[in-house]
Amino acid sequence: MKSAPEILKEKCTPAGFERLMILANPKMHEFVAHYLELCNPDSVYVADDSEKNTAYIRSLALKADEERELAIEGHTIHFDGPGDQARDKARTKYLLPPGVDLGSRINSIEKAAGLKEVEDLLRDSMRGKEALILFFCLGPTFSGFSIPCVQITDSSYVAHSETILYRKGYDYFQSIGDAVDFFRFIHSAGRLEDNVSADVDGRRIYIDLEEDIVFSTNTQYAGNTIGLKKPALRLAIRRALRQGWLSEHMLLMGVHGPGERVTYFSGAFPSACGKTSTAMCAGETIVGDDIAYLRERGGRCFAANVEAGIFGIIRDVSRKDDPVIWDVLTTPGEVIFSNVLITDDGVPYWLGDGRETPERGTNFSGRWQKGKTDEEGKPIPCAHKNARYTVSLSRLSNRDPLGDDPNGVELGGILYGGRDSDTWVPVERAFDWNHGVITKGAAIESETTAATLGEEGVRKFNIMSNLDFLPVSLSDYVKKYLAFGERLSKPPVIFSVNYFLRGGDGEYLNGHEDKRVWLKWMELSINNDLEMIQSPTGYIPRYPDLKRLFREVLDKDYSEEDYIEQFKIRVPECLAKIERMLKIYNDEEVPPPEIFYRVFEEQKRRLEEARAEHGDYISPFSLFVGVGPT
Ligand code: SPV
Ligand code: MN
Repeated sequence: MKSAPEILKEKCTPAGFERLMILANPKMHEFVAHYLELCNPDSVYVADDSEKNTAYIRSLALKADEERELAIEGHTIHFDGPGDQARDKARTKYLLPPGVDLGSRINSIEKAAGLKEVEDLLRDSMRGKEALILFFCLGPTFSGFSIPCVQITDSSYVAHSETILYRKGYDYFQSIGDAVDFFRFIHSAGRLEDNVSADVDGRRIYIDLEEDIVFSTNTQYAGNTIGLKKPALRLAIRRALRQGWLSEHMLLMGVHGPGERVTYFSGAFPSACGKTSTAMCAGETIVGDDIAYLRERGGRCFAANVEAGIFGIIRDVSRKDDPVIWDVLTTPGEVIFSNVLITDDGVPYWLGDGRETPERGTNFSGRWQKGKTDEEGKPIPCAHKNARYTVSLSRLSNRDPLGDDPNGVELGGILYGGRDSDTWVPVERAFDWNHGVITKGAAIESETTAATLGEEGVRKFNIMSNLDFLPVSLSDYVKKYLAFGERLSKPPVIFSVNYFLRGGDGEYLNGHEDKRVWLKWMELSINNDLEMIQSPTGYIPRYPDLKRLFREVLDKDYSEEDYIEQFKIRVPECLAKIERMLKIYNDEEVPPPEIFYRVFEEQKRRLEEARAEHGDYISPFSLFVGVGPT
């Protein structure tokens, strides 16, 4: 049998072989050698951290036609196949060794069978292609957050995206010597037809938690293929739970208070609920928009952005609502557009961009013209609703100066939000960490929209917006969150936000920009700069504070009627939500901790007592005004 270095020497160019051998890590060598043998590429390219290597990957994406140049310099378009436009939850599975059971809610497959299946699919999958071996770091390099990673892929689009979205990790990998706790990703787009994965039935995303390996094949869509994104989130959640930190599906941002004060927030929202637009709020600074690691240090909570770029939903990005990102998307510089409409002269268009849609062009369905329908006769939109842009955070004028700080940022607050038409008020502070974790984070629900498949307005439970990525039971996840809070002498203050509250006529009660006011209010609240009203479900803003902030932030009048309509406590809906949560958690195979029930029972009692006194819908003016916690 050949040794790993012998195989690598045979497969790689002398320069590539040398680059691999400089990293004195036998476990990495074995991994790369095994999958090069199995996938059998025609050639192999090993990248280090040099700009020359990044430029090569970029040029390869164009040469291989996985991306095409657009009219503006540095802009390219990538298309995923029509059936490969989103994360494939059904075919994403954990490989479980005998005796391990993650419960029936989590998709899994017996390890030996799953490994055989995915390795059979990967066998010879890179024939005729070049394999790219890349090294990245999750979190800032050389920091307490860093997780080194190695990625093998035959997709130059995947590799190119990763060079934009993650911190380079070759030098960092060298510094870890023969350490074994790195993440490993193997991806092949599989057989291509017109440059898109042709065998989508063979699409698999399999996760080996014991080995920290993610296998991905017959897909190109970034959420399935970019090892460092959602695949790594799943591995990191498990590692974090074992080591006592948190790996979260969260934005990270600085909110600017009076004077020079900056208070950092993280925020969890299910996909397409305003996460990126919150992180990009005018007047504030962005650290990251998708994944954050949270760690305790000296009794404080510090957070770091895992990524270095944004893979953002482009739908509804317009010049008016999103000036910062609009500027990046319309000026020279590196941008990968995916699944938008491209005109024949290389100009991208997308849904809700505020422009007149062109008559024709090319989109994820091939050539497209207005009125084009699919096999079922349904109209094909000009761009896919999950079309995206990939850009480096360094391109943004509102990037926070501490974005790459190896210490992370000290977290003052955590937001939890979802699409909720009738229950939560627009912004509310939890009484304390446990109350916030249990009644807010662990109780996130989001309503389906016309843009998602299936019925409209159906509430989907999504704990901490991390449900899709949890390799543990809901109860174990909640327990670890509570234990994490216990180690903090000054835990971040938890808030719920709701941008999607509707009135009796079905109209949204808040404008797109109102979240800017909620952020300022939360920042002041954390710093004990205002009084709050104690409601049965948390602390809510006083009218005079919001009236002042609406004027200061948005130069808008904020009426007392609007305030009452938005901030009235909706007792029946709040009670119904508690019942839904108890049912979900009671159905879990692992029961939640006792405190979980106690916190919900207390909330229920407060709501019932308030109802007895004030009725079903309680104006904030009838509630007690207090200073709130200090
Ligand atoms: C999300 O859907 O939460 C995303 C995009 O951030 S994906 O990469 O598909 O996960
Ligand atoms: Mn996400």
